[in-house]
Amino acid sequence: MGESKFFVDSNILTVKVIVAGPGGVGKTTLLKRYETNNYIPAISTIGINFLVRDIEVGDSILRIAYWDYAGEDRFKILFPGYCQGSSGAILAFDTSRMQTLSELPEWLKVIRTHNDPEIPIILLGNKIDAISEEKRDLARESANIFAKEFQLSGYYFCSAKEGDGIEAPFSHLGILISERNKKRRK
Ligand SMILES: Nc1nc2c(ncn2[C@@H]2O[C@H](COP(=O)(O)OP(=O)(O)OP(=O)(O)O)[C@@H](O)[C@H]2O)c(=O)[nH]1
Ligand SMILES: [Mg+2]
Repeated sequence: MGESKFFVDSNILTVKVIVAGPGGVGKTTLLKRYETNNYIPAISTIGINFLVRDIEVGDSILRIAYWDYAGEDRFKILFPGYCQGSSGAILAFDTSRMQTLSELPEWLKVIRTHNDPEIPIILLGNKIDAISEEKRDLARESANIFAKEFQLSGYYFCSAKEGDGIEAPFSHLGILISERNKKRRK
């Protein structure tokens, strides 16, 4: 099992967050939206992309390196190695293709097997711009059941295209990681 790694650099704590989920759900596009506040539709990731962002949690700064792992089947074989050492995870699915939610348990299993199984994990349903209000209700219900069943730290919805709901899942995860680290250091 991989140990979470913390590096202290002039009071900035650097942690790794793995971003995972099936191909085409919008992981890279939503990270681009988070980074630039623009809609920059991505092409399918080959292997991995990175994004580093600092967030303020209380009176300290948390530097988060997001490891955006390719969802295509051909890359799955390397995922166990790449997800190690994570302090948290974002599991993404596409609300306009609800079958992508049912593919998440296998990603989750790998993450929990190769990390401390207690790391905070957030479920994130993307592309809500592409579905009707009724379908949003159904997606909310399914995400709620999923999050409870798999004991996730929370679930959120967003649209990388419209820029809705992007900040909340990232800041919630940041807070959870920071709280957890404080407890572990005591
Ligand atoms: N309608 C809509 N389309 C989106 C949204 N986010 C991403 N897309 C589209 O989905 C396509 C796939 O997005 P990516 O960001 O490449 O998906 P990914 O999850 O990174 O895919 P892999 O890298 O293959 O794992 C993009 O080309 C966008 O056109 C969204 O919020 N709404
Ligand atoms: Mg990608």
